[in-house]
Amino acid sequence: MKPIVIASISLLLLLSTTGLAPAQWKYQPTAENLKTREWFQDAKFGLFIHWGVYSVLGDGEWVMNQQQIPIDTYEKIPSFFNPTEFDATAWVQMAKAAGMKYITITSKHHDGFAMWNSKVSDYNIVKRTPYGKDVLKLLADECRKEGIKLFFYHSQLDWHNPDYYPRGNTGGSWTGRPESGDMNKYLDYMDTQLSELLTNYGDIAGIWFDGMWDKKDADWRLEKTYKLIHKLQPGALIGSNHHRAPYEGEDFQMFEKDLPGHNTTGFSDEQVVGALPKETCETINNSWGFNLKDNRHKGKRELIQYLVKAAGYGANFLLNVGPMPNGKIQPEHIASLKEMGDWLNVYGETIYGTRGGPLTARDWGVTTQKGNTVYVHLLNWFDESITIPSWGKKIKSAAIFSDKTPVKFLENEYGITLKIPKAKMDEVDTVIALTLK
Ligand code: FHN
Repeated sequence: MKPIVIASISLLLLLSTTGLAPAQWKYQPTAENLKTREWFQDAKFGLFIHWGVYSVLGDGEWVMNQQQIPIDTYEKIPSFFNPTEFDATAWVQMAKAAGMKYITITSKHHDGFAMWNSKVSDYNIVKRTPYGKDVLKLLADECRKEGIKLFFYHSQLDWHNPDYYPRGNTGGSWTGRPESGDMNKYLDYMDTQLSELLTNYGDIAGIWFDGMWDKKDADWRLEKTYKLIHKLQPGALIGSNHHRAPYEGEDFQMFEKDLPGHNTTGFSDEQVVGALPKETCETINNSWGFNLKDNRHKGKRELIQYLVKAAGYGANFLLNVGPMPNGKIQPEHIASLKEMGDWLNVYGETIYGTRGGPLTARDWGVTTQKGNTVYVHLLNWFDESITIPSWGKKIKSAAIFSDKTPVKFLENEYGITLKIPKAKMDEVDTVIALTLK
């Protein structure tokens, strides 16, 4: 055997023990799954919720790791967690008023605490908190009633379970766990918890995994877990925030704090944009979990433009809030979400059900498309005329989307020139609808 062949076989052997081997199985999404993907791409806007016992400390969802709080100390927190103001109806109504079509909530974050009544661990909201209610059940019931789909965020990384071993880059020896453990046992536990979530909470739109980056080269037994999920709920979508190209068995690709193909935050340095439906997630302030001192709230323009840009990239926008320990959402966040909803009441047609338009994103903005209509979203352009590249289709008519005022246009070898009445310019988004011939 030639050395190069031996080298590739050894590489394959190495990769197969790390779970990164080229897929041996070929995933065929079911018709139900493909239907959910279509729904997902049409839905465009979702609410991300990071909520756990960590909210009590008001210092974000990483507080256990950041402050190096050992498990036996952290375990005291659930006894202070009593979110008596939690109101699933209010949360769902808030999401609906914002124009959101789905909610993705943390079932378990990296601290390992289950926000539902798990039967395989009493480290959960029902057994360990004075509140004693299964908030995921309450939310799932309300979402179903109101036609909002529900995803569960689930952390594969676990700072609490002793079998999460060898440990990764976070949750070190300060947790107080023994220097031993059985990762397969942990993954069995994770699969059982996922089975609970996919069996007892009705139709779930998907599982949003996070945490593989903690042990990049570990064998996460993805095939087993993904097959289990697809068997329990064939319509449920699987996505994983591993910051890489999608793996076999995944149904959508997510981008953290960046639009597809960008890497301003450093999370996406290994990320390759694939062909699956896409979603970009971002925080409404600067934190995922509730952070008392965070006042970097994003304003109306920034939030709406993020949604529009995501749509221009063919991606959904998953916007996060971190509810307070009493179960309420910060009033300033409720107000911002309402502003987005008011905007979508007018401009929803240019976002929902669209796909990324014929032009890639430009400095001036993006395009979205539905059928024969292309929506030009001018996010950053205040001159009275603009020339955009032509994509080979002729234009029948052009109008300001909001009030149908006709827009003069000229098509020639330089592209399409649009003349925008000054009075119609909008500092958030001037939307021009182009009807194609
Ligand atoms: O560590 C998490 C973080 O807490 C948060 O959940 C975000 C959401 O995308 N994901 C991880 C960081 O990549």
